[in-house]
Amino acid sequence: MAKRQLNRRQNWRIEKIQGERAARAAKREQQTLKELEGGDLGPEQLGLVIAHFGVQVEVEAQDGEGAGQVFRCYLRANLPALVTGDRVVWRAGNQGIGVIVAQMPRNTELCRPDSRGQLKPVAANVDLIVIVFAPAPEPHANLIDRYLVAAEHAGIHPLLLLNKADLINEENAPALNALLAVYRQLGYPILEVSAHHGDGMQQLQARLDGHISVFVGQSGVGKSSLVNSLLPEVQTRVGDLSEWSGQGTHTTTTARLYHFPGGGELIDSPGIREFGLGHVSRADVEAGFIEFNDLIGTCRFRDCKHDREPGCALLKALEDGRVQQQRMNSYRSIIASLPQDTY
Ligand SMILES: Nc1nc2c(ncn2[C@@H]2O[C@H](COP(=O)(O)OP(=O)(O)O)[C@@H](O)[C@H]2O)c(=O)[nH]1
Ligand SMILES: [Mg+2]
Ligand SMILES: [Zn+2]
Repeated sequence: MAKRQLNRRQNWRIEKIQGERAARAAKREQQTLKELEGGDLGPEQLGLVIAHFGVQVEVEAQDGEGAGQVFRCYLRANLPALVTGDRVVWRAGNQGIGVIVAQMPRNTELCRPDSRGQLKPVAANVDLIVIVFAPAPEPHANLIDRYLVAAEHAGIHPLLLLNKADLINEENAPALNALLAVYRQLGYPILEVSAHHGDGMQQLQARLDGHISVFVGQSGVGKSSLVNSLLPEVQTRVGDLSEWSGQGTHTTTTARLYHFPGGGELIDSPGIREFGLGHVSRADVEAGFIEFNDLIGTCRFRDCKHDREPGCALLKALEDGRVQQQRMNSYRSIIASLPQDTY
């Protein structure tokens, strides 16, 4: 009890100090912004946010002679928080500094709960979620389904990527094939690659071309290896725990946008790679199981939990084989894992 008391007081002090620090930083920002705007600013042009640091962002010029150059930009006070992937209108100041004057509408938003459980966008305009799994660590259909729900919820196309194809053998092949068959039947795109041996990597590159992608999946499936192979100049550590340093309360992980040499963009951060669920409702989960779409709302009871109710359309579809048992199991386990109040 005493210990908890102390922690609370400590927390309060830390928050107070952080608040004061943030206020001082904001004041400095406003001063710099004022000076910038008092000087000569270039014409308005389009830019792409490639990283963000609190209230400042790094913007890549999209047009004109400076296209491809990166500028650190300040935000006009009336603007909402920007995230990596945002398209903006900005004006160049001097010495690689600029001012953002407007945010373009987002096509998609990838959100995560922050330390207080509030949903915050972490990346904008992502249009492909690459869900990575492998023969080892053993894949869990349930986890893949969670990612699929998250993708459907965000309105972003998923690509199922089986990495470490070099580890497929007689022993694990039957289970892997059964797993793949489930998703193939649902019409989800699937690709097999080996980050180590290079098999399928060209097809992967071709799939990523023209898209802004994120790689997600459980630890150890080879996300860092894939990113390293696709972006040779960016060295993310393989197989170590560096990604976890982002979990501390005082470190801010910032997602960064990279250009693949062969075209396409990747938004990457440890936080995004471990991006999960945990912020969806029962209705979101149901909407995330695409084979349920025509069935939801047709059960006899409006508040049907699709458990053992008579006249349940989902149970009927399960019986007929229109819904696969494994997906039904996943659905139930995801629903059971939701916080009680979202039922
Ligand atoms: N056999 C094999 N091992 C791989 C492959 N890709 C990654 N690995 C290994 O899997 C482990 C985890 O890889 P890592 O990229 O750190 O996974 P992450 O946790 O998803 O980022 C490392 O030991 C990698 O060397 C692959 O294609 N084949
Ligand atoms: Mg990694
Ligand atoms: Zn039902």
